[in-house]
Amino acid sequence: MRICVLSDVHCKYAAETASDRLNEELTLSFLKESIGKYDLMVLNGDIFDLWFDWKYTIIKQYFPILRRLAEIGENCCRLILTSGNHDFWFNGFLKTYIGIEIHPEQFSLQADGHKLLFTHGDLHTVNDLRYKIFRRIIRLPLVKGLFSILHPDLALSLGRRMSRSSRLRKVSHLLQTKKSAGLVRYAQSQIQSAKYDIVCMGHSHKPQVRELSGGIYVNSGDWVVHHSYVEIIDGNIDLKTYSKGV
Ligand SMILES: [Mn+2]
Repeated sequence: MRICVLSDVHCKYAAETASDRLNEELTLSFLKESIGKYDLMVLNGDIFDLWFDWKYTIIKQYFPILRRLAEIGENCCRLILTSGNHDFWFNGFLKTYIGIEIHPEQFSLQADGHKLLFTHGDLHTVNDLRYKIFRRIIRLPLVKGLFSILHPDLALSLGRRMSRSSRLRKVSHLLQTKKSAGLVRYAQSQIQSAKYDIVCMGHSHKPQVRELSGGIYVNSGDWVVHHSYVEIIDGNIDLKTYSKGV
């Protein structure tokens, strides 16, 4: 089986800087090259910097990436999306119109003699109580309902402010490393208790393949700095960096 995993693309509905535009261009060109190349593509969280689909409305700026994903799906590739901490308010558009299966927490699969687990990772960081409380609140049906009755332009500018403040919050390098250690710890626990032998995560934005006892932890990195993704072809893991036209 040919599997592609990517996460933390942080696609923005309003590109603000030259680097935002470059990231978007690289993402689109990568997705174009992926058409017909894989049997399964796992979008492992934070693909969109902010996602919401209203009853009759979607965010038009995401049309280019959605079009590419639809083309990948039409070419016999199963599309899976796990929620991240930036994209979790899905209302059926991706499933109905693009054919993407949504898995809010995690997705698992047996293929080529391996037991694979895919999850974004934001739930498994350590020393992150403040975020975990916020995560609970933001996912309450009441909060989602209130967001849905706002005019989309207003809702998005509000959402953008929230998303930006969470990104700019000053976190020391040491604390960041400590938090990310939770991802590896979670992977190790899943390898031991649930007998997965490949655990794919994102969230840390640090591309990594690490051998643990009994299995492998893989982090697909991000498309903000690294433009990294993971290929698992017939069970062989390859962490790659995308550059256009190569
Ligand atoms: Mn994340």
